[in-house]
Amino acid sequence: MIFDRKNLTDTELLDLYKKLLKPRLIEEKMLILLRQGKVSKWFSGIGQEAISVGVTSVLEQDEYILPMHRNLGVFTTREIPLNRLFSQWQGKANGFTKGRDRSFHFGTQEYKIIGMISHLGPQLGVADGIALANKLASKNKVTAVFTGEGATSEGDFHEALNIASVWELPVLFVVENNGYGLSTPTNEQYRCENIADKGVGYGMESHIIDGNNILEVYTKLSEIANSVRQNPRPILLEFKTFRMRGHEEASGVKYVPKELMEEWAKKDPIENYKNYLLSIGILSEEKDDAFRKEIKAEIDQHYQIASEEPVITANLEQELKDVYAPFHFAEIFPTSEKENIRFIDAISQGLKQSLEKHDNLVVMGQDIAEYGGAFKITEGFVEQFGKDRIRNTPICESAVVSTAMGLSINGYKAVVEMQFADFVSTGFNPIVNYLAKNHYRWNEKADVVVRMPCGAGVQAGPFHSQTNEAWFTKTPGLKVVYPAFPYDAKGLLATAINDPNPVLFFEHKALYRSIYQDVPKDYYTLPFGKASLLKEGEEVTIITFGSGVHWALETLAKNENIKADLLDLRTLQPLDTEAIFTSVKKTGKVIILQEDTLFGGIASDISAMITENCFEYLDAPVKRVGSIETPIPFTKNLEEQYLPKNRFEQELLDLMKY
Ligand SMILES: Cc1ncc(C[n+]2csc(CCOP(=O)(O)OP(=O)(O)O)c2C)c(N)n1
Repeated sequence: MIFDRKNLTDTELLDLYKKLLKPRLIEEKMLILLRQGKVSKWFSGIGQEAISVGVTSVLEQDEYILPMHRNLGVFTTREIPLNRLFSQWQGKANGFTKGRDRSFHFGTQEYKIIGMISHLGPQLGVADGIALANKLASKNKVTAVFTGEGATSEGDFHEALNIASVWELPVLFVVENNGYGLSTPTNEQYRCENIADKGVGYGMESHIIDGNNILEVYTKLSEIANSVRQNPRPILLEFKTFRMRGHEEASGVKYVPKELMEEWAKKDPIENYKNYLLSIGILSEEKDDAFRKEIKAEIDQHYQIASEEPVITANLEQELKDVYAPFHFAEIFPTSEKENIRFIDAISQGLKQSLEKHDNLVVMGQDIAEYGGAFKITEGFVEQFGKDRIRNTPICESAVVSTAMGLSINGYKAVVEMQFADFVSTGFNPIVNYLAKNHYRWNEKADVVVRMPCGAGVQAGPFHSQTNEAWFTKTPGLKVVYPAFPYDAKGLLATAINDPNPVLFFEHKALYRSIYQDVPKDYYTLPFGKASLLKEGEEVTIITFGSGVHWALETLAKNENIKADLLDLRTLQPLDTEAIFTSVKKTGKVIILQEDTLFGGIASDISAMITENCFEYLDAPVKRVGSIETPIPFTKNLEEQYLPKNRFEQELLDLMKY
């Protein structure tokens, strides 16, 4: 291995050596603890330290870095106190996740480290968002994100690199090519010679770097990082290295040919660098011993501190509270006159007024800029707010949601428009795994609203008609809003954007141009978790939301003799259980109408809650009405049979007779 010190001073050379030693010595301790059963799982980065240490060393303290599971050297080089790392690995309160997520699965704004989620790929898009925020704020900062060569096969890798390239984001994509993804060798993972070769496909500069040579990593990265700070752009960096231990400690390396292990053992980054430093007389064996002793003493002392901390106690209230970031709703009342507008105009107005109110709000989606969006909600926005804030995206829902997450981490608010709610399936992973779980995991908000043009009745077939709220009401950490009227849509959208939690905002397409209402012209907010009682009666409670509200209103208009409470839920998470129970206790009969297929929908849960809480008050079984259990057909007759609209009246009349 050839070392070229360029103009690095002796002190700098030794400093890098000590930085390399630290993660190695911690790992050696972890391996002992593992054998003693004191650590559960460990992903070794032995042999790969030069990459973590080298990359982190060239970044400024306030530049974000997004490491993976083998990057202990990132955490030690950023000088996180070791006792806090040990506490994290032991699941103690003084770690970073209150015992809620293990190993390196955490972030810390204090150290500007944003850890991975298990799904690997999403963090690449998060890095895009962080870098975009820096770029929008005219900060000349780079963001570095790590991934393994295995995870480069994920769609997220492609999507994130593509976005970074199209938007010229200052991101260093650090690929640690260590030969294996669990047991899968590179020739079963990809077919080009080098991962760096893929750069060309993204229109992106790329480099191959010897990942075991700390001086090569450090000097090349210093140059690249400086150049990116001056001229913001993404760079793909492939570091050639090798995984010297099992994927995780328990799994071993039986599948790796012995010769390969021997060949790479000779390239150990620490041994080689040490020999180089000895050869140029900067290091001596005595000095090396002293360094090691000092680091080992620090490790032992800090391990002791963590070990003496109590195990975490389960506190139900705290667990439930931390799922959502605190949000103090400020009700802003409209003061202006009203105008009669459509549902779609109310959403457009609400979004526009939020963009005026929040300078840090960025809207992203396909065709939303000059074209104005598939439904024209953002028509004219580019002229008023500019291309930086009204961003057309490539077709890549997953990385766009992850980018929104990164914007939130770095001080921005994001609204993502799904072109159709159906397409959220390709952005599902970051929503339910990243956004939803972030605050619970490490106390970091996900200030993102995902707008969901949804629903049937427009003869658009299985992929442009779904109302898929149940995919999200199931997941703790998300809020789900589903207005039925222009007034509610405008006020609730304003609240969704103010709320620092991830909100799925459902907008029924069939209501867009058919429902009018008098709506205040200026900005106002409406609270989440408050159903609206649209009609009052003593005989029956009708619970519904979205277009179901309008079907129920039509049915009641036809049957004026029925005395019903009609509850429009408006938000599904939080759910206004109080309004539900109060009404059911009054009427004794309840019918729940949802547009989605019945099984596993929110109607089922509401039904269960009513049975559990209002059983003594019921004069009839709780009735649910929903769509039939098929995908949504497109022709009119089939769609009408599918939807519950025409069945609802009969079901209601049957219930009245019970
Ligand atoms: C989406 C997803 N699929 C599968 C896994 C299981 N898994 C975890 S790490 C890993 C291998 C990753 O390989 P690579 O990206 O090369 O990183 P390395 O472990 O080699 O550092 C696999 C298959 C996962 N965590 N997430």
